[in-house]
Amino acid sequence: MLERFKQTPPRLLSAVAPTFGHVTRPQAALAPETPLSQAMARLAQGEPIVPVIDAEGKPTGVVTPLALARVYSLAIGNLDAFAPSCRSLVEALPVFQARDRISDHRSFLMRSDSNEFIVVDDAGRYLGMASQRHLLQPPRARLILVDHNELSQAVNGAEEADIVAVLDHHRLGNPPTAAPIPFVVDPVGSTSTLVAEQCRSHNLTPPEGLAGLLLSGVLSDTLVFRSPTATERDRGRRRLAGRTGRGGCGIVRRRPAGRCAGAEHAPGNRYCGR
Ligand SMILES: [Mn+2]
Repeated sequence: MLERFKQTPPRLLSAVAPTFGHVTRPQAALAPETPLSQAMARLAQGEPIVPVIDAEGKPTGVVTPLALARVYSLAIGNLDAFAPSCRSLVEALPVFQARDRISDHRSFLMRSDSNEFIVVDDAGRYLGMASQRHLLQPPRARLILVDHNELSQAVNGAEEADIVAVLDHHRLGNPPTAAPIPFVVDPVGSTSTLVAEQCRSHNLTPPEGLAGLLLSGVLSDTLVFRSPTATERDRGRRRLAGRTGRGGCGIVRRRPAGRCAGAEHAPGNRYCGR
């Protein structure tokens, strides 16, 4: 149906829990052989810490403001003290993968002395830095539960997201929410009917492809309106057929015979062709 209505498949979101990647800020890193004076310049630009990476892009640690201040105080203003490379001052810092779930490491992050953490990709290459402040209050995903209302059926990590609305036609098993939300659970044959009705009530006209997909959803869920769960509200979605463009031509007839037996011959099958 996606092909038929020329729609690109939506991105599959397999998890919504906040990860280190969500709060990583890209911060340029220095090579170990870079002189300390450049690390100093970075601090002067307002960066809280200076990450150091090797030739393969893997982090070797950081140069901290404290370490640089010690060099300065020992040299008593002698700028040659900053000629040596960053390598001489690199300190280790905890490293996390971008895909690591923050909540799995929360207690470690709370106890850690460090305010900054290094974030790497799956291959261990440096991506950026994450600060404790952002890690302890990561941005939460905002979810609308569609065609289900239970967390056990929702995307992975939904318990760490904000549920902002529910649009469904199943029995209730919904979780409590922190604030009141739009909650539409009606016994109709297809959730596509509810989505189409929402469009109408907000004076939105679905574009051709989307109208075609919604109509396909209604037809499939209601076995072309013959399912005992089909309601007049589902049948009312026939009107979508006028907006589905070329993709909607013969939408029922094109289905393999047997999968919706008899549908082609159903009387009053006006929605199935143009
Ligand atoms: Mn459904």
